[in-house]
Amino acid sequence: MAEAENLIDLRSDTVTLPTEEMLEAIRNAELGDDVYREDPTVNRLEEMAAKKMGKEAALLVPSGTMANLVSVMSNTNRGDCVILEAESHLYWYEVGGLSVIAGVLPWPIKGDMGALNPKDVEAAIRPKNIYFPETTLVCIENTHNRAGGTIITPAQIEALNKVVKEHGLKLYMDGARIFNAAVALKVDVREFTRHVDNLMFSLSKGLSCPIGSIIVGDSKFIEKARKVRKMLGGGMRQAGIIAAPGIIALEKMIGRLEEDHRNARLLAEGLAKIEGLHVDLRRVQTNIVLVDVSGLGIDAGAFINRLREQGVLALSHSKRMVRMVTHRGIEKEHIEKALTIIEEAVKEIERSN
Ligand code: TLP
Repeated sequence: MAEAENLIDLRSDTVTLPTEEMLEAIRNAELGDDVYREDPTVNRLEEMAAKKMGKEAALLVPSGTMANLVSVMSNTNRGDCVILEAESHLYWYEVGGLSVIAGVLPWPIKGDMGALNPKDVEAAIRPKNIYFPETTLVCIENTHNRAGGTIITPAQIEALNKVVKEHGLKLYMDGARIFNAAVALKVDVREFTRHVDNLMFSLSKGLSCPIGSIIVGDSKFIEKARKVRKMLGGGMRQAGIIAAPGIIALEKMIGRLEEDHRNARLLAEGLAKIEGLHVDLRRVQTNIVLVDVSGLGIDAGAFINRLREQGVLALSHSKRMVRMVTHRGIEKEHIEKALTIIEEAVKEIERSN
């Protein structure tokens, strides 16, 4: 939660603070220079992560944004074409690093609730000829942030990978919140990872770590990624202080994501009952809730400002949509209080219309 005790911070699961146990683990972590591969705590976390994801190797990086950039650069050559979902984080929120730094041509395709249709992907893979850049990579996002935390199911990934492989391309997954997907469907996370060549996941979101994401894939890919990470300035020294809470996250923090999903459902159903607000409940599959406020005659920014005055923090998704995210530190009572505050704010807006 944010500093002020009485704020209900639903902006993101990135605001979660480390647990006492994590802080203790940081204090006691065995450290070394990770650029020399001598940090035992980092080595342990990377081994654990690779095993958990069913891949050969793993690499700790400072952020999800760097994980995506390093992964794209390690999967492509400059000038390649990369197919991705039009609402994906990679395309929207990563400062254009794909073009500026990786030097690839992003080829966005609109998905359905975040999921790419294999037929659309196939149609976008252009033949090799003098006019076209070579398409080498397809990226998916799971859960899909801007679609509302929607899950791309193992069957959907498998079907997409079939097409991707028929054309000799690679499939990468931005799995920042992949454990939310696994917990929601009650399946082993490897069900999602086995159909992609490589992926990343975040430690610093619902898993509550202060910093860090992990890239996983085959050894050759991770070796390349390690070098690209270094080039981008992401080679860290005593990174065990980041890895120590990461180990706790993998051991103890995954199961509790279910609580966040329950709270998101409670929030979504409560919001859906408030006249003037619209929630597409089909999209509420994990810990993200999108609320359409256009029925109130004000835009998302104005609505968010009103809520902030009453102690509820949310983020703008678009002109008409507000995003709310549940996470550790947000309990059922906070959701109930937030709903009361939001209902009151809506009534006030309608009175002043
Ligand atoms: N998402 C953040 C914001 O940047 C929008 C959030 O609050 O949701 N992939 C996905 C799917 C993400 O949601 C995010 C962060 C990232 C990558 C980037 O991770 P970080 O913030 O660690 O660079």
